[in-house]
Amino acid sequence: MLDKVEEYIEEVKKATANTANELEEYRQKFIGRKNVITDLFSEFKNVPNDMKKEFGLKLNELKTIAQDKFNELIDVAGDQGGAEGDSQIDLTLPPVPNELGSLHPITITQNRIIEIFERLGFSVQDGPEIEDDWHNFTALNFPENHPAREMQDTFFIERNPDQLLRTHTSNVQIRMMEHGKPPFRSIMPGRVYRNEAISARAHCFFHQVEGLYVDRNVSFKDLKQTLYHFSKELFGKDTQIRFRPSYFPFTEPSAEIDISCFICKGKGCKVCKHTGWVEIAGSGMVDPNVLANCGIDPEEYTGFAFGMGIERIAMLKYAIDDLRLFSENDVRFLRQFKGVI
Ligand code: 2NM
Repeated sequence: MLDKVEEYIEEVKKATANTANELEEYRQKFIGRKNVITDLFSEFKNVPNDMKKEFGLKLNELKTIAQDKFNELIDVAGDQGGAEGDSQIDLTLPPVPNELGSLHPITITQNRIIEIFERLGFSVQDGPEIEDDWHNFTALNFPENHPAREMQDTFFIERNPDQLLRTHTSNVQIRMMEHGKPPFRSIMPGRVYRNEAISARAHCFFHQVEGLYVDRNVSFKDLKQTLYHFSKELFGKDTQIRFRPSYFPFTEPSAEIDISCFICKGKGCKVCKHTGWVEIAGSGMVDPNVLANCGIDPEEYTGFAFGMGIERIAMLKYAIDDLRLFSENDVRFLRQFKGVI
C-alpha cells in the first residue's frame, strides 16, 4: 500500500499537461471528487496500526504535491491558450469577421449608367411610382384607345381608376417640364410596372433609365452623339451603333438603338441571335405635342429623349439569361457580384 503511494508521488512529479484534455485527465485522476488519493484514504482503516502514521504522512504528502502540481499545470496550459487562467477560450484572438454583402447587379448597372450621364452634364431626377393617367399617358401623347391603356398591360388602382403603377419613368420628365423652364438635361432611373406574365424574358416590374434633353436647337445629331458616347463608355470603345426607325407616341421621329454585339464583335453569336447587333434602347425627338402639354413652346424649344431597361443592359453585360434571377434574391446568384462596384 505504501509502495502504491510512492508510485503515485513519482507519477505526479513527472506529470505534464500540454493540452486541455491532458490537464483534465490529470485533474480527474488526482484532484476530482473521486480520485486515486481519496480511494487510498478510504483504505486507511485496513492499514496495520504500526504503519498508520507513516502511511498517513506519505498520503498527505501525495495530496499536497498533487494539488501543487495541478496549479502549476493550469498555469502552463493557460499560458499556451494565451488567456490568463483559461485554456479553453482565447479572448485575444481576432473575431470571425462579418461577411461583406455585395451590390445588386441592377444597382451596379444603374450606378454605372448614372456615372456616364452625369459626366455629360445630366442630373438625376426622381418621381412617384403611383401615378395618374395624365402624367403616365395623356401628357405623353398616348391616344385614348392606345393598347397600353388596357387593363391587360397596366396595373390600375382598383378604387381609383385614374391612379396606376407607372409603366415607364417618363412621368418624371413630364413633372419636371411642367414645373420648370428649359434647358432640361436629366436622366430618370427607377422601377416601373407592367401587367405581364412572369417568365425568363418578362416580369411585372423592372427598372428603366430614361433621359431628356430640351433646349434651343437640340437636334437628332445631339441624340446620336450622346448615345454613341454612352455606348462606347458602357460596352467598350470599339462599340458601333445604329439607329432603326421605330414608333413611340411621345417622340417623332423615333428610333430603336442597336449596338454591335460586344460578345462576338459583330460576327454573330447566341447573344445577338446571329445578327451581329443587340438592341439597347428606344429614343427620338420629343413630340411637339408633349412639349406643348407641359407648357413649353415647341416653336422655340426642341428636345431628344431615350429610354432603356436596366435589366436588359445587365443581362447583356453579365450574360444572365433569366430575368427572374434579379428578383429572387438567391444568394448564390447575388454573391457573384461581390467586389463589383
Ligand atoms: C423611350 C423611348 C423614347 C421618352 C420620351 C419622353 C418625354 F417625356 F420626353 F416625352 N420621356 N421618355 C422616351 C422616348 C422613352 O423609352 C423606350
